[in-house]
Amino acid sequence: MTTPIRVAVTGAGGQIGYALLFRLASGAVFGPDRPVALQLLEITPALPSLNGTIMELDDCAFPLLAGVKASDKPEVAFEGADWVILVGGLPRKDGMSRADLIRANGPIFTGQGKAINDAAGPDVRILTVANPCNTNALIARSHAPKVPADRWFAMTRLDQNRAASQLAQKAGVPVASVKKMTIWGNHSDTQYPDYKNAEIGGSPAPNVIGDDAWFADTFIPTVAKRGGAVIKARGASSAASAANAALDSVRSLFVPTPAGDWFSAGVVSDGSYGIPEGLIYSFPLVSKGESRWSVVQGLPIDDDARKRLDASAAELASERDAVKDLLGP
Ligand code: NAX
Repeated sequence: MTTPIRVAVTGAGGQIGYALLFRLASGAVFGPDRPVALQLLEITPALPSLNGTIMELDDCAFPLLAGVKASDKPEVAFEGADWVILVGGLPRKDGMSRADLIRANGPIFTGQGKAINDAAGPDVRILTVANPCNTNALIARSHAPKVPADRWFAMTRLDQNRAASQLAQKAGVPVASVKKMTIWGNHSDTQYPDYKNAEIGGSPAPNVIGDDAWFADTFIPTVAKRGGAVIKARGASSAASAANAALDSVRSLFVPTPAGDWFSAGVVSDGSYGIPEGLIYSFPLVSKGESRWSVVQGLPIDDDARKRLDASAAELASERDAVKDLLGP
């Protein structure tokens, strides 16, 4: 039998975890020939309810599920992991400031970064979903010196999917017609959903939509504030769409990117597009498969876009400064 992919998921007992685990176990991410072993991390009081979820996983009788273990110790959950999906943390509640969230969740990622360094497999990849995801990834990475820079990702795929969906609805076309949707920057209100380099049915999105004011006045704020709008409507933060985006992120790295498209994720900046090196910043990416990716180079960035890219980089630099005491050597 093919060696299973070992996928560690933190916060596995939460609402995103519940929407994530069954699809991971079904083969939706790594394909129908690749068994998956799940290694789940939760805080101690959540282990009994996580056990109920594991009973449900058993009851699905997924042919590809090669095993499930649960622990409240990161070094046990991350042991030999090929992928670590960091979901565990407090979600932002209505009225909670971003600064409060950074200070509440940041400390989780010091210990988990060390455990990834010490226990994960030699080829591990890490996707951070828990917010503020770019800065949590930065904290974890700073405690994992053994893990190379190109292994770290922060999730902006939900923003990409939200943006593609808004463009498709405005243009009155299926969402599959929207390609090359970049999210630049931070997973926050300063992100820039780059409609100018996006395509709808093979043509530039601005030409298809033909309403420049709509992009600045409606599209960008709708995408950037969508998470808050879902919280207001649902009384809880995005869960199924967030889990879906996490799976899309991993799958887009795992399989080669189709010609004529790209996808977005936060990665460690190498200075591309003038973004300061070392920040975890969302860029347009293509993958050659097996998580060998590169930043799409040479996209036109006009003055307005430049200001937006720089504003998001400045916000990430200030988040980094706000957690200086949590960063490793
Ligand atoms: P839930 O509160 O439903 O679940 C979080 C789970 O994490 C809980 O079961 C909790 O016990 C567990 N947990 C807390 N501390 C932990 C630790 N130290 N180790 C392991 N597990 C721990 O939240 P949920 O809605 O699932 O959201 C999880 C995270 O995703 C939040 O931080 C949220 O802000 C973030 N999100 C990120 C998104 C993105 O696009 N990047 C969008 C959706 C979501 O808001």
